[in-house]
Amino acid sequence: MSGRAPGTVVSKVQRLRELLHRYNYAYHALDAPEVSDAQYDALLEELRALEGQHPELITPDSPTQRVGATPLAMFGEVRHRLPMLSLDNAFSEEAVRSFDRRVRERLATAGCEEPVRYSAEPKLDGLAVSATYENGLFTRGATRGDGETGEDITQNLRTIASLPLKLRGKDLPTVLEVRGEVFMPKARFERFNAEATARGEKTFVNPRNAAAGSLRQLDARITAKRPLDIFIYGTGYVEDGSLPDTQGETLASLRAWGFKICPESRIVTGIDECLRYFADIGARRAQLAYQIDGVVYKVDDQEQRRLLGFVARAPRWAIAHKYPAEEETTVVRDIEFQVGRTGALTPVARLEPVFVGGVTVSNATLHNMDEVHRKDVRVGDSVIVRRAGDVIPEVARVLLERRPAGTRPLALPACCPVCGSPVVKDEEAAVARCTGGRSCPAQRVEEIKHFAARRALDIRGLGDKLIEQLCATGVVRSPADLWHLDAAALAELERMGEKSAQKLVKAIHAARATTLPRLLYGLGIRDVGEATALALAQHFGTLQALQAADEDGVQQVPDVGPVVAANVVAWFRDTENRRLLHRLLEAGLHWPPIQRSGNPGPLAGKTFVLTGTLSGMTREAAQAALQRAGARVSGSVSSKTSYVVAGAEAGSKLKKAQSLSIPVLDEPAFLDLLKSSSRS
Ligand code: D41
Repeated sequence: MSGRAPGTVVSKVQRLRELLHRYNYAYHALDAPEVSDAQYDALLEELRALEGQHPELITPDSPTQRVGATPLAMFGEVRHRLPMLSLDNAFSEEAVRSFDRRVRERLATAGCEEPVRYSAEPKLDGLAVSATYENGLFTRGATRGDGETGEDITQNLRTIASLPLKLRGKDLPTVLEVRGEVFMPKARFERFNAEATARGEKTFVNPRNAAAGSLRQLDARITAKRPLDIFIYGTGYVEDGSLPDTQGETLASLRAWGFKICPESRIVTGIDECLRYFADIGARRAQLAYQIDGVVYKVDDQEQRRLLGFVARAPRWAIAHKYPAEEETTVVRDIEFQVGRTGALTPVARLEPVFVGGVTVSNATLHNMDEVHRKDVRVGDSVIVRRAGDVIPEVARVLLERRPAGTRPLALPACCPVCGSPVVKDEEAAVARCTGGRSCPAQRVEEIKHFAARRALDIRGLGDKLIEQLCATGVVRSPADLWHLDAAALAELERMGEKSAQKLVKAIHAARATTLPRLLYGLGIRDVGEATALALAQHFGTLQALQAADEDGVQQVPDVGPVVAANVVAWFRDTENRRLLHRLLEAGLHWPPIQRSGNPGPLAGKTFVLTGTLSGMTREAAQAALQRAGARVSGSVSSKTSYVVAGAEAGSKLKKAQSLSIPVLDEPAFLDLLKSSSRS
């Protein structure tokens, strides 16, 4: 039924397209959706149906026309009408300062005032592209290529929903070329890779490769299935029209025309504000939805840019200030098993040293055997090592295409590599454990480290290395032995003078004055973290009461379930543990009585939910701090939640809090709150 469409259909099609363009603009450029995805899809389907009945009504800018049906034989070439310049890099504050100095010196000779205003933007780690619009319609897309000539990726760019096919507004230039960066948001990249793994398909090494690989598909139907996005950061060739005098205003015009602009772009004045911007974005880097490798500073004023000009292929008026890479490629030399305090065997990859995220990394955790098998990490493999924020470096993935011949899958050892006791692993549990208990030297060392740690007995000056030395020489076999050390024996140790030996003995002595929660945490009872230790102490009041409790009694403690209760009771029934406690008390450990009621604490009545990763403390520690201040800590967000504390990579709980308008605290705000509530 294709004949000529009646006027009602024509106007209906037009109306649908206008609506869809508007909703697209609100969603992508303004980040303020006007309708739900389902409503949008319903309108799009309606339009598609009408166009199906009346193909003569289809226009290239119709929202239905993002995906063509015929793959290309090869990409055509596009000569850029204005070269796509490259960016100089700066890897240090010093380099950025000298960039600014050069800019100011050149502008001073032209009589410009300082300091200079810069447009500061995150530098996305994606693929630079150009998009051309004629009379407001998208006509051509190209890769940057060598800056002079790129590849024609018009069909691929059309599939990116946030790139408008038709521009809005009246005073559009006849020809407008914009430039920007195509990228795959981090979350979509992770999901894409997970789905590819599930289907047994090839995964991408990082979001940048994912974006590049997706754009370089000759079949745009494949590109269309890839979750790509684009930020526009500038303009190229412009005909019959004028652009504003500054980068800041240009970005505003581009947004008004329908382009998606990076919401983190700012105008800053002078180099110190540039550096502050660098630090601010750097601190939030892990939380940004997209991967960046630096920030870009661009002289804001077009006239000043013209005065500065460019050298070779890079403008003198812009520079990329790079962050240290968070991911690098290296080779696994060996895989060893570390034995933890509870006997848990942690596979650790020994790596060819590599500079990642600002430090040299030569070890990376592989977490557990399930993880090793999932990632299939083998000795000899090339791997991507990731380090984000302060977390322990980890092996993100293996580059299978680089695997040398003759590698073998990693096997769990049958015996503990330290003490030779049998290793056990339940079918369902991810962790394998050494069954040696305190007869395993590794478990003993870790037990003492945990006991002396800051959040436990807090023995100042007794660091991990020292504990390892003391255990190796056999002077210390149990936490209780610490109180039998004398300064003379300590002074024998390597790198230990008489003075520091005396100081350490004093510190060990002083640490006898502790608190019941610290002691309970320090004992290292399985599943008893700081929060549980505090809850146990507050519920039972005395060590004797806790020791006498049975499983039912321990389960009365808030948030303690049957598994934890069984662990606690078993720990106190064990003869060796009882002997340890006895010796600790004999050594003089003591603590003030527990306040079981009375002052309810400054945060009493408030309910907190913790989500995401805090950089400065564990979740257990955050929970314990809140509970000390009287707050309740819950696992799920509801209308009864008073605050949500959102660390890095906060997900659905943060979204839920926002949808319920519950106040959200970031890490600095949370620390402020803790500080002020511990003072009051
Ligand atoms: O986000 C980016 N990757 C980015 C790249 C950006 N925000 N701004 C950029 N500005 C330029 C100039 C100053 C030359 C217009 C760039 C790039 N260039 C660029 N990307 C790849 C090569 C050059």
